[in-house]
Amino acid sequence: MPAHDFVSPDSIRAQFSAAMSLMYKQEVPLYGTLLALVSEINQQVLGQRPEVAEALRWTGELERLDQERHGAIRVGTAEELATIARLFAVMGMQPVGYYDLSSAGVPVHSTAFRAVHEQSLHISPFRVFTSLLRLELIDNPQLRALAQGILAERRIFTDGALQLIEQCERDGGLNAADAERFVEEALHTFRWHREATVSAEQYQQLHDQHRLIADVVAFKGPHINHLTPRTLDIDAIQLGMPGKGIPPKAVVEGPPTRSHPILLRQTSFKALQETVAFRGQHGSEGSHTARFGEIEQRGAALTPKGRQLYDTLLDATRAALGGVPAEANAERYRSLLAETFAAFPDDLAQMREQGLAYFRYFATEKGLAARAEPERPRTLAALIDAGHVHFEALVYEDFLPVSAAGIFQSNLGDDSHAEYGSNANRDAFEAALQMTVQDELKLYAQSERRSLQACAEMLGLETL
Ligand code: OOG
Ligand code: NI
Repeated sequence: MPAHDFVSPDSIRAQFSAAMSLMYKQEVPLYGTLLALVSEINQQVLGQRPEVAEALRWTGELERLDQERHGAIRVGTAEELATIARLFAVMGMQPVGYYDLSSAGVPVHSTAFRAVHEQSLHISPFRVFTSLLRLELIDNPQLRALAQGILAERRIFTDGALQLIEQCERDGGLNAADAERFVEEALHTFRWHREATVSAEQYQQLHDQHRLIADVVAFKGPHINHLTPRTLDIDAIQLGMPGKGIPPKAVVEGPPTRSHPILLRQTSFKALQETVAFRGQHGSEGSHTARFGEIEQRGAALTPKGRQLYDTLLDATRAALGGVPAEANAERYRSLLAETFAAFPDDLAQMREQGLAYFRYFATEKGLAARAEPERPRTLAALIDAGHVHFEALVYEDFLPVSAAGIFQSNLGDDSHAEYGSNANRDAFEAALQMTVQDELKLYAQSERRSLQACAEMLGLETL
């Protein structure tokens, strides 16, 4: 089949993301309520803060805002992880970053599958935070064997999905009809199944070890556990949630409120109680809390220097708090966070000059008009000063381990704090994945470089 019959992976991802949102709206009606709140607040911000709208117009994020969402799944075996990577590859999604959650008492390690090029991200920024259960961290050998046995039996991909993945790998793409079928088949892997793969008694054993283990092992597939829209004002969301009947978690994860947001701020609402049909003669029913809601606000991607400053300030805040942020100390945490982060400049020009964030650069009308002038500025700083080049922060496309741990924890409930020490094992994760994860910082640096190069070309300069 000629290559021009193939649908682009970006378009398959956009279709899949839309289908996923539709499915989740049906499965979790509160998600629909949340989407309505987010869209209401985004409209308000765009109306009331023209500078925010202007910045998003420069970067093209205005167009992707409404379809922006990330999901999360947890898989049980290396084989499941490797196959999910092949499934995501059909949609142009690659594993980026390694996240160790064991140090936060959650027996998983994770990556984020997403598009890596800014043009692809512009078409669909859909991402999936994907965690692999680490049974090796479970010290009870009988339980480990039980979990392994159950996981070995299940098949989380449909035959149709597997065939289309192979076909895509063999031919180099899918045509429109096959892409449509692929989206439908792939969706099955992420559905909620109310029939458990275990008896009520086994569920209880798994659950007693760690709620997360029950969530991964006791079901037929890695149900998507949340789908997160992007807001332009997470403080307004946090305040607005209770009025819509959605109780938020105690604190917003990530950096404090700023005029120029950095990285990622997230909040979530507690998981729903869902009925489960357990295996066994009497077909007993029970309940499980799996799926929850989350909302996020995205800001500038930070350089290694900026990230180090962020980590230092976050650690200092937590040390000053003297514990984990929760309901009881939420107000104090908020004020400590704001105080501590006063050390992080809240000004794009300063962030740029100090090398704290990555940026995108644009040739302005003025710059283009001055192309023929012999005396025009030629260095980046001079071009910016002269108004020939405009810059905006490059948006953060990834996740934050401390925030992710907070999100996991608020969902697993405060009763499930376990101790696994710090057990990062990127090599084992990559061995399971059967490929390496990409370095997100390199991706941001490349994207920034491409924007500088495009800018130089438009201005008729050799390089910038
Ligand atoms: C994933 C939690 C992490 C985020 O946005 O940081 C996450 C999970 O609960 O499976 O989604
Ligand atoms: Ni999330």
